[in-house]
Amino acid sequence: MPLKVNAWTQWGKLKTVVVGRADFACFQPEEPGFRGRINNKVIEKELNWPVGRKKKSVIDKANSQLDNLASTLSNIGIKVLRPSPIDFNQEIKTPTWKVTHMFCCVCPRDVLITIGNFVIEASMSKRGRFFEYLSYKDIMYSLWDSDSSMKWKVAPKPTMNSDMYWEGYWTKFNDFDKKSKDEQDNLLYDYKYVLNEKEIAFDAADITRCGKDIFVQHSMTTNLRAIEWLRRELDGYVRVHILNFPYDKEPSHIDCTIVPLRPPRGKKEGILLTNPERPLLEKDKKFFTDNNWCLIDAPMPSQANYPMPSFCSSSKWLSMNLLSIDENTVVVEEGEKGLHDLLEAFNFKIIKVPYRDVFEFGGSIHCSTWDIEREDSSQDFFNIESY
Ligand code: ABU
Repeated sequence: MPLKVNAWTQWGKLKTVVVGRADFACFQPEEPGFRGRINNKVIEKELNWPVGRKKKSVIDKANSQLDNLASTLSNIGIKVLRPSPIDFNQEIKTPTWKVTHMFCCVCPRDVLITIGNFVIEASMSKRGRFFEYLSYKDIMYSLWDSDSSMKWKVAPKPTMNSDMYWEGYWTKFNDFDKKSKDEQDNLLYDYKYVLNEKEIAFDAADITRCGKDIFVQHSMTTNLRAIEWLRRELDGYVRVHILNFPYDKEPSHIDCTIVPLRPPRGKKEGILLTNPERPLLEKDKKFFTDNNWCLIDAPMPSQANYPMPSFCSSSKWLSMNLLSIDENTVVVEEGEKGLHDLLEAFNFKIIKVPYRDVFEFGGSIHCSTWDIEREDSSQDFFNIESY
């Protein structure tokens, strides 16, 4: 069957997907946009954030879980494509900066997004990920050759010069707990993150799709200029909404914060999985509920997956980083029993896969996939007058 580019939602029946690979993976290099933090009180005192290649045994374990996800999906009839990793353990430089190595190609979600018949290559926001798109070139040309209606859109590549980043961010929340409620609110609601507005920069994982509407998180990895770029480029195609989650001090990628699971149909409510520690603003919550979406909070992450692996830079909310196969079937990490039970109560079928060994490579199941084709169309699930 020829490949086709078509995805308007997070829940249409999945036909073709990319699953990342961990080959040649390195630690994410420290740079103005990224500071490594070790999740282990003992190791943290003895070690700086590591540099260079990750250990072979760690890479092999991640690859085994990624391969298992790939075969689980192909066994249920989904076409699975895989990236072509480059050697990430190489210095890269531009005329103004260099980093000693790159990261990996475990998380295509951050680099690429399908919106309708467009594939958008994100500009990316971190130096160590500047060339990550190269691992997907073969896939992009296969899509291009196979589907004559595919549109290929590349976002303006930022310089990633130091003046694109606000270093003050790294101390912004120092002594946060000692501050007054007003002072805390001032910090939480100023929406000032490490990326400033000098140039367009975003990761594709800050976007989630609901048919005619897409929601883009303003974050550490996506600035307002980038959201404006998306709005102009997609004008007339989809409506672009900005979301802020003030209680997330380090927002990066929307797929651990809200996950649209099922749309409203007639009197039946749609389901939006939400993060209890990162509530939507009242106006945004109202937009969903006025349009017949039911918001359900994810349960606290499972003790089986917490604490997070020592070198994992993502939050514990990888627990809700699931992949929808259709609007009744989801793939969830095997240890997240609370989430399995919650979703089963809403009549979802759960496919469980082990994934903890992938966490330190940038994310979980949703992060490490990129849906290329779903049975989907440009449906309107929102009455825009209500916004
Ligand atoms: N790459 C997804 C990470 C999101 C989070 O840490 O919450």
